[in-house]
Amino acid sequence: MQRIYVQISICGLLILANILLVYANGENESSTRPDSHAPIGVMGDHAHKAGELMLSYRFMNMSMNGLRDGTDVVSTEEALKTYALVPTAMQMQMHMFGAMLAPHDVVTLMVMTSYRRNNMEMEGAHEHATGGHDHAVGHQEMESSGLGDLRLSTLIPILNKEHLDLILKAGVSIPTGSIAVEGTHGGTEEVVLPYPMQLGSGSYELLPSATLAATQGNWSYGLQVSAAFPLNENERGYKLGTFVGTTVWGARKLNDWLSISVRGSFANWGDISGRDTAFDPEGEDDHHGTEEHGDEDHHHAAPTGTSDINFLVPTMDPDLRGGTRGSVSAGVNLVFPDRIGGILAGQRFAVELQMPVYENLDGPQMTLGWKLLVGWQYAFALW
Ligand SMILES: [Cu+2]
Repeated sequence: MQRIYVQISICGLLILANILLVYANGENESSTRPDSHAPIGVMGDHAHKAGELMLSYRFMNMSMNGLRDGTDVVSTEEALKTYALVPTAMQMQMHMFGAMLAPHDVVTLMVMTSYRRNNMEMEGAHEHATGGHDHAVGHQEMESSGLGDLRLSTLIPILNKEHLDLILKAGVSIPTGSIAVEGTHGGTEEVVLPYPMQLGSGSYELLPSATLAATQGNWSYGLQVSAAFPLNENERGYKLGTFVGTTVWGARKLNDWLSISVRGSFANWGDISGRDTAFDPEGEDDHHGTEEHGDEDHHHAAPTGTSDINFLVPTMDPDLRGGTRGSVSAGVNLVFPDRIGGILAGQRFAVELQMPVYENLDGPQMTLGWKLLVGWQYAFALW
């Protein structure tokens, strides 16, 4: 946790130093607006001119806290009546590296890869302490890290007027991220970690989106609709649900190098179809000794729902993955104007903080606390 704050502080200081630096140089008109790029949490919002290459880096920290079933908060104590182990908090950090290249004005190619780190805290049912289990009870943590999925996209600017842009994106996600990451939950035995701890989807996915962006004086607006359609059942026998999202933003240009934005997002994603057989309760018996105790006195079970399969942790249940979320974000975009000259001119920095305002989850499922994105982008002409 401390490392995140150090990273955030460094980014903050960097941005502050940049603001002072630019401020010291006075003000002029610049060809690029700070809000000509969408808030940093929006991907594939702009195209490039022929011969332009853009490199980007985004850091994301997502913090999840507690559980929700439908729109209701479920306490750890409540969930432990049904499950042997219950997640209480999760941190996900993601380093995203991207490149955009426009071989022609009418097409921009985009590639993006990421490095992820997940940490999940859990609470075990304390009554198991007397049961002679070999797995730990009480507080536990699990961790996973590694490369995420690779995303390749083609962006087509359909409309490219002075104050109005419409861009279509067709993308594909290549399953480079592992879906068989193992770890321990408390005991010494290495087991496959639950779905949210895995690094990729394991499936090829289609990633379409459409973005409409307009500017009007010092204001700019945008609307994006995007989706992710997993295409095939992955090698562990499941497929993530379809994701559909829409986001609307408005930005105010304060001067030629700084803009602020607010954004509203709405997203829906489905449950997992199929399931990882590692989470079959029969398979779990060897590790967690549910069989020795028998089902009568030890309900590791989730007897509700259509499935008769009982899971140790709610995060192992493929039917408790879907949900709907509405959220609001506040952001800042900063671009070094051309008058700075040298390598700094045209460099972009941006920050965005996202908070949920509505959640309806197939639960118990972990609820989103907040999401922070910090980004850097730099475009330059290759030819
Ligand atoms: Cu770009």
